[in-house]
Amino acid sequence: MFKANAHEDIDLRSRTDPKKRDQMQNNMKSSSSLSSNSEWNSELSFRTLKNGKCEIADEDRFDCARDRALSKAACEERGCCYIPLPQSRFGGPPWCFYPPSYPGYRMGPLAPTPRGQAANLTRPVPSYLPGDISVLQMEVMAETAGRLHIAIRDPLSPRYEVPLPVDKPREGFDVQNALYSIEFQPHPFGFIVRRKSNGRVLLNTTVGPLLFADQYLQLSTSLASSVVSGLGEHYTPLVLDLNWTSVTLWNRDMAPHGSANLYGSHPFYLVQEGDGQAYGVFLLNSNAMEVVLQPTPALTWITTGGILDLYIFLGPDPHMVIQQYHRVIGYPMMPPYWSLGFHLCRWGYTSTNATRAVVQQMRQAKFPLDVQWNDLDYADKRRVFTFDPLRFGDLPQMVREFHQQGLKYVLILDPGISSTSPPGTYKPFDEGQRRGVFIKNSTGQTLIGKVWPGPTAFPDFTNPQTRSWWEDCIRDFYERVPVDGLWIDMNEPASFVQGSVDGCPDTDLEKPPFVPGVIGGQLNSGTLCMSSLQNFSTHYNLHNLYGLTEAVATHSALLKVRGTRPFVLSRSSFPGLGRFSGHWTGDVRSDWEQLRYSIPAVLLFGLYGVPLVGADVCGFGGDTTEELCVRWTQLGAFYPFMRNHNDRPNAPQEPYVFGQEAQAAMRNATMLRYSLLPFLYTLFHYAHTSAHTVARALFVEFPFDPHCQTIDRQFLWGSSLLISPVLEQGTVEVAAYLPAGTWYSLHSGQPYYSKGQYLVLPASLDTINVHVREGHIIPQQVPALTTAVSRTNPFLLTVALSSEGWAKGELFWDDGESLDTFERADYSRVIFIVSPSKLVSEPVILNGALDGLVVSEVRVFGVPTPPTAVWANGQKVKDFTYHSETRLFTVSGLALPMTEVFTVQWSL
Ligand code: MIG
Repeated sequence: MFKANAHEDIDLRSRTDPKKRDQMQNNMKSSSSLSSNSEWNSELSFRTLKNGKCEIADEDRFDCARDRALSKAACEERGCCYIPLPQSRFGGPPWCFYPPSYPGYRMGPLAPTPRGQAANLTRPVPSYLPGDISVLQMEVMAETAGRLHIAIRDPLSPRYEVPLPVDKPREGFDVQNALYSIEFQPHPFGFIVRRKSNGRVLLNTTVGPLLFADQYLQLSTSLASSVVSGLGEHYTPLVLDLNWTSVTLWNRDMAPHGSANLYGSHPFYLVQEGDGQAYGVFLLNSNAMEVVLQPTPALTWITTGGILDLYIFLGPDPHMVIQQYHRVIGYPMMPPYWSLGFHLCRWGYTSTNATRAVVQQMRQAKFPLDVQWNDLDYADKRRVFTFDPLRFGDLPQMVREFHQQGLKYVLILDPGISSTSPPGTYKPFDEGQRRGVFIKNSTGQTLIGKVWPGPTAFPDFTNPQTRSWWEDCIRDFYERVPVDGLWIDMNEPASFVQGSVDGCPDTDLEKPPFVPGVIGGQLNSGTLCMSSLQNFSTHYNLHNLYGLTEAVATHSALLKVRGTRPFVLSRSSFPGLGRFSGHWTGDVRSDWEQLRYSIPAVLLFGLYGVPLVGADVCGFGGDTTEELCVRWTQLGAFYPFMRNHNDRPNAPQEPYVFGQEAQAAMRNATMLRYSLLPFLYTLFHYAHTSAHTVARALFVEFPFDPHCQTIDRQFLWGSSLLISPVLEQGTVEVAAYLPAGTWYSLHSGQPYYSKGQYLVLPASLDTINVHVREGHIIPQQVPALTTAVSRTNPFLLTVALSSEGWAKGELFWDDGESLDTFERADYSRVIFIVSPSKLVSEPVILNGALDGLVVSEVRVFGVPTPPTAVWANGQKVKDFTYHSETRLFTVSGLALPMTEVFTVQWSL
C-alpha cells in the first residue's frame, strides 16, 4: 500500500508518460535496494538474511529511537531493526527503525457515539515508553463533506485538551457526500484516509506505530506528495524540505534564523497533490512538539502531552482547504481601516519630543504616516501601564496632538508585571496580587521571572479574574493615554532567566523523557517553569497558548474601553490568533536574505488565519543600507501590515533619512499602497467573511499550474494583483513568473501575454513590478498622507480587460472602525462590471460612509483601438486620452457619485 502511494506520487508530480514513469519507479526501487545492499557493511547482509523484515527502502524507515540515541542492542531490544548507513548519525535515514507491522494497539469494534463512531484501542504489552497508556479510545467524526475529525484519548483518565473554541459541525450533513473514505487496519492499529473521487491516499498511519504515553505521543503518516507547506513558525521557504529534517513547535523569543523554533506554533500543514487538488491536516495540540519530515514522503508528529486531535480537510482545492481550516479555528477579524496605512516605530524614540520630531519630519518630507508608535522607551522604569514622568511626562498631550493631525498612536505592552516596586506605588502588581491573577509556581506562590523592568510576575490569561484585571489596567491607562491599539510583545512568554528567579523543581514536567529540538535545549529555556500553575492547567500544557490568550484579553479590553474595532499586534501566536490580532515576524535582520524570506513568512501566516501580517520594513536588527531599505519599502508596501521598525543601536531608517532618490522611491511605493487601500480593505472583508487569503501564494490562485507550486518570491493580493519585488542587491531587473493569460503593468497599462512563463522585467530602483490580471477591476483612491484624508478622496477605477473585453471588480466600504459593520449590515458594497466598451457601477448595498464620494478617473487597460467618443451617464465627456503603444485608455475629470448607478461608455 505504501509503495502504491509512492508510485502515485511520482505519477502526479512528474507528468511524464507512463513508460518513463515505470522506469522511474523501477529506478527508485533499485537505487534504494542498491544502497541498502552496499558492500561496506557485512553486518547488514547478515541482518537482512537473518531477518528479511528489515529490508526496506531507506526513505521508508521510521525512526524507532526518536526519544533518545540507542545502541544496536538497545534498539533490538525494542524489537526494531538496526542497520547503520554511511551517512552521519545526524541527518539522513535513521539507523534504528521500526520493522513493518511493529506491534502496537489492537482496535476493537466501532460503535456509534453522539458525534460519530468510536472504538477502543488496546495493547497487550506496553510500549518502550515510560507512562505508556495501553487503553485508548478513538473517535471518528465525519463533520462536513470536506472535514474529517479523528480524536484519540485516554478514556479512563481524562487528559489535558486545548481549550480552543472550535467550530461545531452543522447538522444534516449526508455522509454520502463526504469527499473522504476511511479504512482501518485493526492490528497493529492504523488508519488510511483516501480522497474518494480518485482513491488517493492522503493519510496512512500504518507506516509507523501509534505510540501514546503520558509525555510522548507519536503518529506517523504518509503524505500524498512532497509539496508540503505549514508547521510554522520557522524561517523557511513556502514549501518545506522533507529531506530528513524536523521542525519544532514551541513558542520562543528568538530572532528568525535557521531551523529554530520561533514565536508561534501552528500544527497545520497543507499538501498540494500535484493535480490541482490539495488537503490539509491540523493537529489540535498545544504541547511542545516535533514534526519529523522524510522524503518517503511522510511525516511523524511527536508531541509531549495532551491528546491526538486531528482534523483533515479535503479541499479539494487549496483555497477550500484554507477555508475549511479557518472554519475550525475562526475567521480573521476585520481590521480598522487606519491599520492598513503606514506605521512607524523604533526602539529608541526616547522622549515625546523625539517622537514628535519624527512625525514632523515625516510630514515635512511628505511621506504617508497613519500610525506613530513608541517602544519600551515610554514606560517609567520599563513598567507597563506607566509613563516616564520626565521624558514622556506630556504623553497624553502628545497623543491628543497626533489625533488632531489625523494620526493614530500605538504603544508596546509586555505581559511581565514588575514585582519589586514598593507596595502601594504600582497598582497593576498590587491589585494583581490581591486578585490572584498571576501564574503560580508549583508550590502556589507567584512565579517571578525577569524581563525588562527586572523581576516580574506573569498574568495568567486563562483565568477570568486576570482578564477583568487586565481590562481595568488598560482602562486606567487609556483614561490618561488614549491609545488606538496595543502591541503585545514578549508574550511567548519570554523571560531572561530560565524558569524563574528561583529555578524550577526537578520534575518530569521540566525535564520530560523526550525534549523536542528546542532552542536552549530545555522547555523552560527563556521562559517560565513548566510546572508553574495556571487556572486551566500547567504551563507545560499551556505555554504555546500564552500569546493567544493575551491577545484575546487585550482585544476584549480594547473593545470595551474604546468601543471601536480593536487593533492588537502580537508576536506570539497559535491557531485562532487572527480572530483577535495581527502579527509581525519579530526581530528580522536588515539583510537581503531576511527580506526574501519575509514573503513566505507572510504567505504562511495567511494560511494560519492571520492575514494582517508583515515583517519590520528595512529590518529590525543591524544597520540597513539605503538600497535594501528602498527595496524593503517597496515590498513592504504590499505586506498586508506595513510598519518600519528598528532596534536601538542601529542606524536610523525612517524614510526621510535617505538621499532624495531613495526617498522618492519610498514615497512612490507608499503612495501606491495608499492608492490601493480600498482594494486591500475589500480583500480583508473577504478574509473576515469568507476566509479568503489577502496576500496570496500563487499556488492558491493557480492550483493547476505546476510552476506555481513553490513560488515564494512573488505573491498576489487577492486574485488579481501580482507583486514581483526585487530581492537581491544591485539588481535592476526581476524574473517574474506570469501565469497564463494577459497581465497589465499597474503603472503603465503595458500588457504582457503569457503562456505561463518567466519574463525578465526591468526594475530600476524606483520601481516595484505590479501587474493586474485580465478581467479584473481594482478600486483605488487618490492617495494622501493619512487614511483619514485618503478615505475622503476621489476614487479611481483601474480596469484590466480580458481578451473579450470584460472585467469585474467590487468595493466593500464602511466607516472603517465601527464594530461588526458587516454583521449589522452597516456598510456599502459596489459592484463594477465592464462589458465591451461599457463600465457600469452598481451599489448593491448602500448604508452610509460613501456619501459625497465620487469616481474621478477610469483607466482601462487593453483597449484595442482608440475610442472616438466617451459618455458618462449618457453625457459626452471631453477629457480622455489613449496611448496606442500601451493600449491604455484614460477618462479623467469625472465626478460620478459612488452612491448612484453610473455608466461610462466609449465607442471604438
Ligand atoms: O527584548 O521592546 O520583537 O520589536 O522592539 C526585546 C523592545 C524586546 C522585541 C521585539 C521588538 C521590540 C523589542 N522587543
